[in-house]
This record gives sequence, structure tokens and C-alpha cells, in this order.
Amino acid sequence: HYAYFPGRPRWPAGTTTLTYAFDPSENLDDATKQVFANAFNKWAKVTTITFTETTSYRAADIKIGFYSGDHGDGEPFDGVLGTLAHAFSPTDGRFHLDKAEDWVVNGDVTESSLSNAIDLESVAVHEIGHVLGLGHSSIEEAIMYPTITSRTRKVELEEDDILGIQNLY
Ligand code: TQI
Ligand code: ZN
Ligand code: ZN
Repeated sequence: HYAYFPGRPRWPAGTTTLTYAFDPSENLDDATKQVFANAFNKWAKVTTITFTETTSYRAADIKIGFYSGDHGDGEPFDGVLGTLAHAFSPTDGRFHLDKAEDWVVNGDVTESSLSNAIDLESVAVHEIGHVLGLGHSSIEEAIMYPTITSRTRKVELEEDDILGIQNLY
């Protein structure tokens, strides 16, 4: 079953648009940005919130970046596997990914020759759930279930994820 963060934090009532931006200190290619756009769209489809990219990192509601090791927020990344990414509860908006992972942007992660390959969209859909206020689900099929395996793709919201987000917004 779905869960929320303690105190059930959420983006304010009446929020119809959330903006997101990529840390300008890295130059992500369009394919990578498209993966995030696709992940946001999964949540947009089942809520009344739309997500739009902005070039103003400073002003964006959701700030996305890839970092390695200690990156200044007290939650250092740990190299290959272990923690892959983290996102803070509403309305913080920080969404960080571990640069050390073998992220799969294009192509079929299940066919990757890298045993540690991680599907970027799968992780992005999960972390956006956290950005919006969902905690972890006890249902294994849910996007918000707290385990993902290498070389696995899991990007479709499950009924439990949808009930959770629709009960929050
Ligand atoms: N990162 C953890 C996660 O996103 C970080 C974390 C632990 C967390 N507890 C939290 C974030 C509570 C918010 C609230 O769950 S992770 C998965 C999953 C991770 C894990 O790198 O371990 C995914 C990142 F759920 F599949 F295991 C993405 Cl999809
Ligand atoms: Zn971080
Ligand atoms: Zn999680």
C-alpha cells in the first residue's frame, strides 16, 4: 500500500504547473532530458499537475542534477549501485542522481552488457513520486516499492501509485 512522508507534505493546493530545470553546470544531451520529460508525463497523466522545463535553474520548483560522492547536501553518493538517486520531500524540489551509475538512456536495459546497468527512466519515475510527496509502497509491483534491480525496466504507474497520488492531490 502507498505511503506519504511524515506530516504528509505536498505541493500547495491549486498547483497546476511545476517547473523543472537541470543543473546548468552539466550539459545533458536531449535524449537524457527526454527521459525526464517522459517520466514527468507518467505523473501528469494521472494528476492535474503539468511539468514544464525551464532554463532558470534558480527559479525552478524541481532541480535535477547528476553528482558524485559528497555534493553538499549531507547525503553523499556511494559509487556504483547502493544509492542510485535521491529526492527530497515537498516542497524542497531537489532531485539528485549518482553520476557513478551506468545509466541507460537509450536502448533496452534488459539487454545491456553492463551487469550494473540502471534504467534512468525507471529511477526518474520513482524519484518524481518522492518529489510529489509519495513515500514507499508495500506493493511489489508499484513504482514506489523500495527495491529495483539492475537491468530492469519498470516505468508504468501501478494502481497503488495512482491511488496514492490522487488521494494527495
Ligand atoms: N534511493 C532511495 C529511494 O529513492 C533513497 C531513499 C531512501 C529515499 N529512503 C527514502 C528517498 C525515503 C525518499 C524517501 O528510495 S535509491 C529505488 C527503488 C532508489 C531506489 O537509490 O535507493 C529507485 C532510487 F525503489 F527502486 F529501489 C530509485 Cl526506483
Ligand atoms: Zn543530493
Ligand atoms: Zn524511494
